Amino acid sequence: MRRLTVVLSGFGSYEGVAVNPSRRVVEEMERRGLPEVEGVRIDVHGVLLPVSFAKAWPVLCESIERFHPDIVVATGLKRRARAVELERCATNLMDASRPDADNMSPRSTPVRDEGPAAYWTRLPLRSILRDFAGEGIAATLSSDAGTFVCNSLFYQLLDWARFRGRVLAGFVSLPPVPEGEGAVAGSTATGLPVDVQVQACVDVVARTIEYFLAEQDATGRD
Ligand code: PCA
Repeated sequence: MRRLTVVLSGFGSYEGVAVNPSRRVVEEMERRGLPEVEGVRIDVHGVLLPVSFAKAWPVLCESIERFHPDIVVATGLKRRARAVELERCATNLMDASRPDADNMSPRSTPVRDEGPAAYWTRLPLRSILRDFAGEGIAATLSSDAGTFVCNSLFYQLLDWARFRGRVLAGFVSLPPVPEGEGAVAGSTATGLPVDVQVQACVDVVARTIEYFLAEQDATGRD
């Protein structure tokens, strides 16, 4: 049977964040798995990353080298988000206003010294947004995953993906979960329940799989 492999990443708790929705999303999606699509079996592998500029990408990369995914979707919490944000691009900039898990806080430093200013994702963001609208999931496109670990990870992921023509890679920024489900200190956002965030990520992966298969059919590769 034809198979398609998805690697999905999230982050754990960090300063002021008791419940990181990206962790919950990864755990839940790995537990549930995804149904077959058009006779293609879908394998989902979740990976939790440290909130570390130096270690997040190597840990994700290890998973990628182990599972050889066709699709990689990274997720992370964006404290100021009020909805699910589909990231269009990653920028070559680290500018931390607080220390990461290794106590590092790079200021105005490129992720890659000679790298381009930005990379664009190939995920079918507008189709995903339409799916969200049909399901009443609050979401928006974004051109800014911040300048902390999420953006740095996304940049390195897209830097890797540029030599892997058929692989689709993207980043989804998730809003905080509501008070009661695990407050985020200092957050002014009201939050989105975890089950809605899980559904959003299921939609992202499902639509991306469909797009991937259509691209494969169009180019005659498998
Ligand atoms: N959000 C942080 C890093 C980990 C996470 O979930 C960020 O916005 O970069």
